[in-house]
Amino acid sequence: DTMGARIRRGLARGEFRVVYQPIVRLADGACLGGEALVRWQQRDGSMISPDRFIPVAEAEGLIERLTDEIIEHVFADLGKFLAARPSVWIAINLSASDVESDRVRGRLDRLRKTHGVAAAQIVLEATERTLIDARRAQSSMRSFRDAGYRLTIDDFGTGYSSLAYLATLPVDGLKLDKTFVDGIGSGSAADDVMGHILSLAATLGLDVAAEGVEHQAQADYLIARGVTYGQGWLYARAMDGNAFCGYVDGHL
Ligand code: G
Ligand code: G
Ligand code: MN
Ligand code: NA
Repeated sequence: DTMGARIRRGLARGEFRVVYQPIVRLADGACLGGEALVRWQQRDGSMISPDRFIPVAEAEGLIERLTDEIIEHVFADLGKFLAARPSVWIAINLSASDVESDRVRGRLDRLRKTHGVAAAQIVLEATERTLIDARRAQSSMRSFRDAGYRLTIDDFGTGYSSLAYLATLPVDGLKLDKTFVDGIGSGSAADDVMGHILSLAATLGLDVAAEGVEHQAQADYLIARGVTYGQGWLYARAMDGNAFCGYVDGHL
């Protein structure tokens, strides 16, 4: 079978679920949110990485159905928890066609209203590539923003966005790609690039979160440079919804 056919079957069989990775405030480890990450375990038990199936779902017109399913899981897992904790937020990854999808937007609006979750508790993560690909992305993003959702640029620094372009995007924050965190202390050019990214973020008034933080020395460096949030194995791996709720309540 092709990957596309397998994705369709996986959707029909309910094989997709969602795990949640805490995002902490670097200065004190407080956790007020996290990122939803899709997982696909096939009937035979084998796991397929989103790195493999998300691009296929995007190419074969299946991504909106998949994102819709992921949003359903997020609210089934965390809806009650979020409604009871208005300062806690969850980040959901959107692909290019999701940003402009009435189906995805409708699902988000409906579920959060049903559960009593504020739009500001939902952070939409889109990659630079997503934002450039989506022709009408800017008006769709503004519409999400006007409704109170928060937007961040994922994998920041791996795309080709110019400063001028970024300054026009209606976003609240950016996620510094893991490659920069990996390069910390290596004395490589990545250090200089990161410095420029961080001063750009400060100029634009954007929140910065660093991904893939694995070592305390990386966290110390990021804190010294004014990065607010961190996500990575140093703090916590992705976990199921129940464990995530317990983690947040233990680190508020
Ligand atoms: O969770 P993991 O490290 O395996 O994710 C690998 C890649 O898949 C990352 O780039 C991540 O952004 C992407 N990804 C994970 N979950 C989702 C999702 O729910 N939707 C989309 N569009 N991408 C996701
Ligand atoms: O591309 P995106 O940032 O959306 O995806 C995050 C991916 O990074 C997830 O697949 C997650 O499992 C992975 N990840 C999160 N923290 C760490 C980390 O500390 N180290 C490594 N190697 N991967 C991580
Ligand atoms: Mn992401
Ligand atoms: Na990323």
